[in-house]
Amino acid sequence: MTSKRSGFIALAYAFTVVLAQTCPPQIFCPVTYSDAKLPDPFTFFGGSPVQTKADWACRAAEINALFQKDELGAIPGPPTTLTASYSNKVLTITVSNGGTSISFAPTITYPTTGSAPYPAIIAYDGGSIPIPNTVATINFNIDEFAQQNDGTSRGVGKFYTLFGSNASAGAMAAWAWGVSRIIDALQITPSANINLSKIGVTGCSRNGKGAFVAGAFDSRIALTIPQESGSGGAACWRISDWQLAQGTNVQTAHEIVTENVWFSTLFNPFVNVIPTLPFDHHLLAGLVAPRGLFVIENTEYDWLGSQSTNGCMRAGQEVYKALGAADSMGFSQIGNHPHCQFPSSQQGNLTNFINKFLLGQNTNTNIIVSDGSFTFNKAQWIDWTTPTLS
Ligand code: MCU
Repeated sequence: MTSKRSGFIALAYAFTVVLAQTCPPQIFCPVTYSDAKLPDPFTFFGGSPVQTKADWACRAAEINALFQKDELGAIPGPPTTLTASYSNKVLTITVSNGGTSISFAPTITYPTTGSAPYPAIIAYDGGSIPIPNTVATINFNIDEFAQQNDGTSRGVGKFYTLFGSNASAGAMAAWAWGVSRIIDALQITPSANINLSKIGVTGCSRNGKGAFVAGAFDSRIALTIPQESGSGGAACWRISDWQLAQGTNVQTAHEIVTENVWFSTLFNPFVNVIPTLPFDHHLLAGLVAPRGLFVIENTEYDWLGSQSTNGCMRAGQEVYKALGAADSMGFSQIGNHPHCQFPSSQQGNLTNFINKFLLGQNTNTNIIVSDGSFTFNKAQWIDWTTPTLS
């Protein structure tokens, strides 16, 4: 079955326009920002306070724009046309931008229990968490969409066929755009039998960074599960730089941009002067709020910045607290296992998140677990208070 995309995209735009009209204008220059601590989620770039949930929606739109402008590159809007067809567990999606079009075809593995339409997890390169047999897995081959071999991968992949090899989007922004198109396609393809209000996204390591970004940038995602994303994902650049200064072999912004093309080249001017970056990755979690977010880390490897992810995600959870949804975000940080091998000791916690956000059950997701002895020195990193947003 093939069908044209419906009016929902136009609707989404209409909402964005309404939001834009009621938000203060986004004025980001002159760029004189400097803050050695984690930037205040609850103060607009221009200095006014965030006091209500409606204010937060505007502040989130501002943070979204800042991430694109200074780190990830531009995530384009919906394509000019999108068609999709489902056949034999393959969802074939064709998108075009102007005169150019590309197709990609995620495969879907369906559960053998539960009932249709099924909840589903979009898994970057298949993912590395145990997905229960009540939830479908949508396998997103991210590398063909935006390559990530090394620095030579910049501008390579189907995303760049569509938007040009000079598009500002780094690989993570490109993948996030792809995830949104998968969801668009599911919306117009009922025969794929996926429950549109029960969609998750996951990936591990570099793909965990990417999954985190996708969850932050598409509010149709009900549950985001970044696994061992470390630097560039759940870690904060500021805390990682500090860890390095303390002698820990942790990945920093300065290093990461030399390794691969996950970020836009727009990030390069910031990597040696991180205090001038008007956000940090606690606000990536903030963009997911109040939707489900279960951040899985691994204390086994210094490189992942365990202290940084621990502090960063605690700071990010303040946004959830402000929105009255503290337990929609969990954090589990356990070591003693190889990279990207999900520890069985965390199975119950993962199950609780999946059951609540993808299966609609009432489970305990008040989960903050670490086997590391990290004390988050709040005074060192946070000089703002968390409001209760009305
Ligand atoms: C944790 O993610 C990355 C890390 O950022 C890289 O420095 C390292 O090379 O690879 C990790 C990864 O993706 O491992 C599969």
